[in-house]
Amino acid sequence: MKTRITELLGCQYPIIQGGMAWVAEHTLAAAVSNAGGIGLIAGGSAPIDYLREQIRLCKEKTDKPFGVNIMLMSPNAEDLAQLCIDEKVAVVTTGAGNPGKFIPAWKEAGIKVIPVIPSVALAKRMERAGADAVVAEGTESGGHIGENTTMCLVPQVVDALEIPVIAAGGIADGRGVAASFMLGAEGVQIGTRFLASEECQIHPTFKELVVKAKDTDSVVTGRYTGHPCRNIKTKFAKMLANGEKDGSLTPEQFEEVTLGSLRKAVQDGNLEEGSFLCGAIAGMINDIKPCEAIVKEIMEQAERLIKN
Ligand code: TUI
Repeated sequence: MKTRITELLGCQYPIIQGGMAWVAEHTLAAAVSNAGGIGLIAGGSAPIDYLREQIRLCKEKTDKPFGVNIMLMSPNAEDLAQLCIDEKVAVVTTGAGNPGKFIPAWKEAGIKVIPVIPSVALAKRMERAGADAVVAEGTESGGHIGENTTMCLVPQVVDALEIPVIAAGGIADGRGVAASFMLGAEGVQIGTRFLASEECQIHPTFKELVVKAKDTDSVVTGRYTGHPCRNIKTKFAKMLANGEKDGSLTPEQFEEVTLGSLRKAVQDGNLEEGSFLCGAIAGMINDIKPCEAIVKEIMEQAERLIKN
């Protein structure tokens, strides 16, 4: 399946892995790239020396192109933007902000720039700023989200831009890929499906939550802080959602109790204090497999559906 995205990024399949903070380290990124997609290392708010090491380890594990995701709310975003140039990373995706000020230097360095955007307005700004493509991310996604759905956002972004669009949010099998292509996307970003991969290094409790999740096991918390996040509905997430609804948790208290909660979920599998960020499609995911098998199965199904 050749599209402007496979051409732009030099990969076999138009699949980009989500830049999941705390989750996406070099083992996962290399496995997705080796499977024919584009793997990503998440910058999150990790120290620069750690990220330099992750990029170098990924280069040892794959000779295929891979990328780095920069979370723009992170205090180290500026340093990571420069690290991507120094390490000659092939692709940068960005989230949680406007990367406009970094784009000229990345383009100068030959990096392919793909901002993740939740609205048409921001997509247009990114095209004008020189982005090579955008990820149009629907509210079905895990983690920090916008309000519009994948089904509504993707075709509107496709209509508004000349550059290729990658669909994200709620895509975990070949039906989601085929549907995205029908909406005009030329690639997909997949996060949640890769949480339940063998190469993903998250705590086993996290993988078990993904595999056991039902369609109703997803909840959005933190709308009142300005940073809404989609999580698996654990006891902790329900406490946050209730606290937000009935006013028993102020936004400041919310920020306090969620500080460090991504790490507690990913590394410790801590059900009492961890935020297990995850997309709304988790209910459809029932097994843990190698990334190569995941990518192959998704693409075979998508190609079959599109041919028919
Ligand atoms: O960034 C994500 N997903 C994320 S980041 C993350 S780590 C985090 N931790 C605590 C609080 C917030 C984040 C977990 N998941 N997805 C891409 C995405 N970007 N979703 C929404 C946006 C976005 C929002 C506003 C992009 C740009 C934007 O621009 C506002 C502006 O500056 O105009």
